Amino acid sequence: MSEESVFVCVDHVGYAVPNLDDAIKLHTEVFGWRLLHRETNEEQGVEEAMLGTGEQLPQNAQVQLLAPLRPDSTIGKWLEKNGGRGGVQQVCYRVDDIEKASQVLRERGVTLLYDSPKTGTGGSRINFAHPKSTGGVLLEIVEPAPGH
Ligand code: V0V
Repeated sequence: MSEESVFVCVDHVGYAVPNLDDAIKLHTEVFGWRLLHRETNEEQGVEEAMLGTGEQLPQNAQVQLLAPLRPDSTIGKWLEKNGGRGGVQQVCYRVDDIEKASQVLRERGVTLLYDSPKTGTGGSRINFAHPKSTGGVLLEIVEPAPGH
């Protein structure tokens, strides 16, 4: 894998939000985004929504809204640290092959949080790079589910 080809594109930007319905309303009614998908991910402790633009071509980045299922979840703790206010919690880069991309990133000194990928939105496979190894940004990598 060449240095240029670890990531395919920016897949989505993730916002931590205190209330999912309010955040969806803001993004659809004020910003004009379109709700594409909504699901609960128990393992990650989130209720989440994915939003896109009109046509939403595969290469167009999405917006992900992440509300906590529990106060002691990752998003719950993030919100608490930020005075209960929402904000950008993560940026997610898409990869074709998450095992290969993880190996390359580890070889280059990036700290991935999970030994093997976990399940993300829409049946995707995900992992995260710790902000301490990425210049301060929580970086998610995602391999979309086949057909997505
Ligand atoms: C913490 N830090 C961050 C950060 N969270 N920096 C940038 N962006 C963030 N989101 C910094 C924080 O300022 C501290 O820096 C240091 O990391 C430790 O912070 P902490 O508050 O003690 O936080 P931890 O260590 O408890 O948790 C941080 C990690 C956690 C990254 C380990 O957020 C995590 O496990 N994230 C991965 C899972 C996740 O985010 N799930 C929700 C989305 P100083 O003060 O030490 O300098 S689920 C999702 O995206 C899905 C399902 C999907 O996309 O499909």
